[in-house]
Amino acid sequence: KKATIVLAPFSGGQGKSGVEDGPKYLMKQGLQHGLESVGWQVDVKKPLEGRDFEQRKISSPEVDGKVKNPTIVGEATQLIYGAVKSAAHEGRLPVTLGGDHSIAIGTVSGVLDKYPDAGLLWIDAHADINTLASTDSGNLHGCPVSFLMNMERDSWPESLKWVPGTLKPNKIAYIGLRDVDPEEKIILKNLGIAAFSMYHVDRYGINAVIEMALKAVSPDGKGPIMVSYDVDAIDPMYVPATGTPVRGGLTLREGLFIVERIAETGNLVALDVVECNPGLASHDLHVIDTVQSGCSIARCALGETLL
Ligand code: DIR
Ligand code: MN
Ligand code: MN
Ligand code: MN
Repeated sequence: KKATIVLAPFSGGQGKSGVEDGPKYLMKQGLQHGLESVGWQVDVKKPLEGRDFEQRKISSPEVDGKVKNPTIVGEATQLIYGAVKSAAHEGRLPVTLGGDHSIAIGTVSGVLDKYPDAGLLWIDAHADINTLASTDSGNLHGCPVSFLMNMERDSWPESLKWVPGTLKPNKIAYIGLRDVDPEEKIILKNLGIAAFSMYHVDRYGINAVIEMALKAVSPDGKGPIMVSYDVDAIDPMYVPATGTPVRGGLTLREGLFIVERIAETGNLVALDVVECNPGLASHDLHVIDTVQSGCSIARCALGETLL
């Protein structure tokens, strides 16, 4: 069993500083050793320098219509795409550490290059499916799924035209939603995307929800699965240091159970852990809570708690 940790210290998909330090904190907390203890051979790739991009974001902020910083998002995600794609083609499981969620434009595209029929589980308080027309914030971390699904390609900035956009609506399922923009709700409905909000978690329980989500993206239960895990899916009482916290989220156990169940399928082919922002903690303990939760997600996804 071989995994590649891909460090993706990128913050240009949103406005706050600090999320580019997520990978450094997760690594300092012992993520690599944690995965090795679970029995994986782990190497590490760093396809980009977080500081360079953060500096460009601050010194030459870019606005193209409504969209913020499309040039650096396009460049950074293409570098991440290259790293994830080559790890996947080497038969390794890429574990990408964000960075903000715009990096999933790169990771999911890289995984789909090797596994074109992979199902994608998007664990998040947010749907991240805004288009350049629907986005209110202009932050590209709120838009990665629309790029992955090739929506409104004619409106894309030049810097993102490398994105293949081959993800099909029946290959994505969401868990944890509770802050979805009105236009995003219409998109989800029109495309018939499987979307499980916190309401569904309470109504059916997390066990039934994960079974429904798996069924939605892989009806025969045999297809490859990728998980893109925004830590803000988990309630801010467990994961306070994140850019857009929303109350009323998953408990830490529910959040870990999702990835434990996926580990049990044996079908996981890639994982992202994104939106850990140590800079937003108002207390040292908040950093530790958040970073330890991120590390636990990765270890559980790679099988730590399976007996
Ligand atoms: C909002 C917030 N839907 C946006 N999105 C966030 O900016 O498009 N995604 N925070 O993680
Ligand atoms: Mn997200
Ligand atoms: Mn989110
Ligand atoms: Mn809007």
